Amino acid sequence: MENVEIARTLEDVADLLEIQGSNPFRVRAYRNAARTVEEHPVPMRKLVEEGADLTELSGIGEDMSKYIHQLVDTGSLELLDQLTEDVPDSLIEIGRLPGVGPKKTQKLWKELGIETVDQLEEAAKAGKVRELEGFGAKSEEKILRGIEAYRRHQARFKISEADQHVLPLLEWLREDDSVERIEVAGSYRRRKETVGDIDLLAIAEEGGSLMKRFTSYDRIEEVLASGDTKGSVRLASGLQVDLRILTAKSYGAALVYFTGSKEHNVRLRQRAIDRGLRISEYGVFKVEKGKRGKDEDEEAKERDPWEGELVAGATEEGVYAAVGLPWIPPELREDRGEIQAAETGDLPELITIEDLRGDLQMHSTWSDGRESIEAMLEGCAERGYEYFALTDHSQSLAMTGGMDEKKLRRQWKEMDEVVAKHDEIHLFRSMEIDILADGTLDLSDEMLEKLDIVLVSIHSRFNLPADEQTDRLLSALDHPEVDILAHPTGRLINERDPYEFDLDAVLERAAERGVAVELNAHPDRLDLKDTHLLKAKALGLPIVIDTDSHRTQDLDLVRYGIDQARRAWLTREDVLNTRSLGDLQAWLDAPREERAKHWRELSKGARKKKSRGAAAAKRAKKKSSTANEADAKAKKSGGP
Ligand code: DGT
Ligand code: CA
Ligand code: CA
Ligand code: ZN
Repeated sequence: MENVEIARTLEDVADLLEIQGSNPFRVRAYRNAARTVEEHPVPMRKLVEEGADLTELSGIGEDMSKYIHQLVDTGSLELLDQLTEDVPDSLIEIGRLPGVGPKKTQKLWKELGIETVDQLEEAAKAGKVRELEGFGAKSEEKILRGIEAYRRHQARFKISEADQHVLPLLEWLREDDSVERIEVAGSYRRRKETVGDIDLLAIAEEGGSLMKRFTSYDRIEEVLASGDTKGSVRLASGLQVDLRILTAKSYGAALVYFTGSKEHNVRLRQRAIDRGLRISEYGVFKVEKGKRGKDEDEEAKERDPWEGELVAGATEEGVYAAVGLPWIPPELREDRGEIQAAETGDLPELITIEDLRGDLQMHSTWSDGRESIEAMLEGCAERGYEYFALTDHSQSLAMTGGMDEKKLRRQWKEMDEVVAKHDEIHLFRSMEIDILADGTLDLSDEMLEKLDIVLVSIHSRFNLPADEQTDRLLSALDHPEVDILAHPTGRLINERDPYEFDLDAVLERAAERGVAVELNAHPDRLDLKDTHLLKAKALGLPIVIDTDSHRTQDLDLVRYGIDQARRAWLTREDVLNTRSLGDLQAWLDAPREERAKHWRELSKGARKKKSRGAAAAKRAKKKSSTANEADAKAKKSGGP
């Protein structure tokens, strides 16, 4: 069992206990343990294997440790089985619907006998839910909308969840001696924020041996298909995984085909047709005159897939080169102009994790974080950052231990003490300040002025009418001290839709005011998302990629932000926290009305620096690269 699954099981227990009306402390203990497990960087099964003492983990006592052992050893939990004898486990789903929760679930169950989402929908549509005490017509409406959203989301996995399932499977498959190569294609390779299923492509000497290993993986719920070259399974988590075993000469073509997206493939195929070629998952073929002009999908079924002269297929580079293009990074393959850009040599030099110089949103024990200021500092320094910002919550978020003015001053004292001990990294005094419902900020102007960076965001009243929500955000942006707008749309992937507001108006105002916008890298948020970031980039807005960490290990989640940034064509120039400490400080110090101009000039500087760097990298690569199909093709076609 992977950590996500263990965590989910413990959450299930917590939900059932709460629906049953158990002691809140007991419920909380399971939730805390679930969180610890989910966020732990090492799989519990490894810890158990090594004989580690799980009670050393925060929130894990003797009982929890026993449960985790049981889950790792047997894949199930007796306690959960006992609970579901009294409380139907289908109620868990109901409790997780937006606008329901365990308390209401209990009522729906006890008073209306509702046990499934379908029954709840029926009852709500019949107007029975509104009759219950504590519900009403409005909450009935909300429940119906929640069900709709739930149905939309339930089929897809967050990319971080997919990672937890896929990486151990890959490790397992790679242990097979016959495997020459195995990669994940599909939306997973394009690093989409959610994936529908997983598409694996392998080259193996002994296809049969690999397929056998695949279908005997111990986390499988059901083998859906198992042939010589194609197999398909559903993991216990519900995630479907397809495996295709290929010959080396087709591997690149199959990677292109199964990486997609479908829309990208359609364009590529059209491009091939225009050149008298045919692209399929087997390769790129020369087509006899008179046979071209038809779209591949229609024809493919009837034809010998190997018909014609094979001109490329072993590598992706070769396939792209055959249609006169350089290799295109998977994150860009969404038919958003990448083929055009590739053709004219205008593909962006996408940002990488190494480009980041600091993290600008994280919490400590001063609000709802789990670790001290000093621990967070050391975590950032270990990751090679030049600077970081501590952004604990403001007072209106009481449940997070948000800080009022007095507490903030005390925090500054501790910051000073920590900074006095550490000169390896610069600390920015910051705070995540709540934007109140009327658009004012949850901290006095006097204190705002004293902060190095002012980061603002919305955490309440998500359901204001769109124009009020827009006004709320615009007023916050108008405040002269605001530097960064955090998680601007408020969505939680698969859980909560963005609040309704006019994003374009907000981005335009941010551009006017010289406010940066956040790409919150937490894989539950990824906010702004790719299409929004494209808009922000077009407006020339500085973008901050940060993690919203609540403990040091979260700092590594930044890679999901980088994935999303790359899907939005972002380069180092577009991102504020790729700048040196000096440049970032200068941007912060620039007068408001000059910030936009300042940013443009900074970006120009970054561009120059980058092109020098790129040239050097190219030289280095040329020296070390061996001649391969890609190089040969690229030379032949002249390259961009
Ligand atoms: P997902 O799994 O829903 O997150 O999205 P993908 O992109 O992984 O889609 P999937 O798993 O259905 O198929 C993997 C890739 O295979 C897809 O990105 C492109 C290619 N593909 C699948 N079906 C077709 C098709 O009917 N025509 C073409 N041209 N390509 C296809
Ligand atoms: Ca897929
Ligand atoms: Ca698939
Ligand atoms: Zn927040």
